Amino acid sequence: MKHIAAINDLSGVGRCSISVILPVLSYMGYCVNPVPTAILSNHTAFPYAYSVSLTESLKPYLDAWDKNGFQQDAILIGYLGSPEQADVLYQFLTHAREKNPELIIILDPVMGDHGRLYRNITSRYIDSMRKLIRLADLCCPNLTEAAFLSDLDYQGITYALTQCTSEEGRKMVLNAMFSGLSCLTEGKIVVTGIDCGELYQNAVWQPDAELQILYNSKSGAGRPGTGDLFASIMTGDYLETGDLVNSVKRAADFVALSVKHSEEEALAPVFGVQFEDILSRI
Ligand code: PXL
Repeated sequence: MKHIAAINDLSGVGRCSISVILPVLSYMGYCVNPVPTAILSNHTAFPYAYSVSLTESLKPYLDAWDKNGFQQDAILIGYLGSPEQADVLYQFLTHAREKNPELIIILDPVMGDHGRLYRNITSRYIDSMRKLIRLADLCCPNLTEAAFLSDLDYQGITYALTQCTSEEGRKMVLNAMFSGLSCLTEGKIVVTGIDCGELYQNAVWQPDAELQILYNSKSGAGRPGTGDLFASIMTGDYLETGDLVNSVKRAADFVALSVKHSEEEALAPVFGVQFEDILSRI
């Protein structure tokens, strides 16, 4: 059984981060080893949140893993408790890769959505993600995160995409962003949740391959935690098959299904996506 370290926060209410990654990747047949970066009463889209950042304990936590000789097949990184955590993680990832050259590092640079940064996310935090992305074999920012990472204007890209009348045009706009992102990483890049009217697009960029765009029809309003759900399924499938385009398709299809299911169950969007009772449909 493959081991995946999930470096992310634990939010008590709202279905995101470790509370999504752990059940999904366990269901997919992996042993998930969580590394909590922060503990929150609930995610930050609720009006109030109590949050404890675990910056002080991150290094001793990971040192103990090292002393015990624990080895991972993959490491999935998401929300950090502070920008300083990126320095500790950079060392940990570098060392983990030396010990296991086959290690796959996936970064979901959780920072914002719909053109806005989440509460507590600063320009230092964005820089810390720019640092970690260098080590990633695969990263999956949403359009907002991709724009902040590549220092492009989100509204400008969104406007340009809506003005395109052909896929070729959309690819030209997206390629401008991917060329910025590819200066930050040599890994593969998936930009998720690109809103284009009736459809969502996911764009898959792989070195030496043509940009691929996958389409999903919109099944309901955006919800917190969908990025974590997407990243988990993409990671699980990619580790199993190595076929990134198909992994993205599988992840996007299940996110769309979970959003639809949540609407049918009349779950308020802030509580995230209800996926627990439909896991068998991944
Ligand atoms: O799923 C994104 C996410 C992760 N972690 C925390 C969040 C959010 C989005 O709101 O607040 C703490």
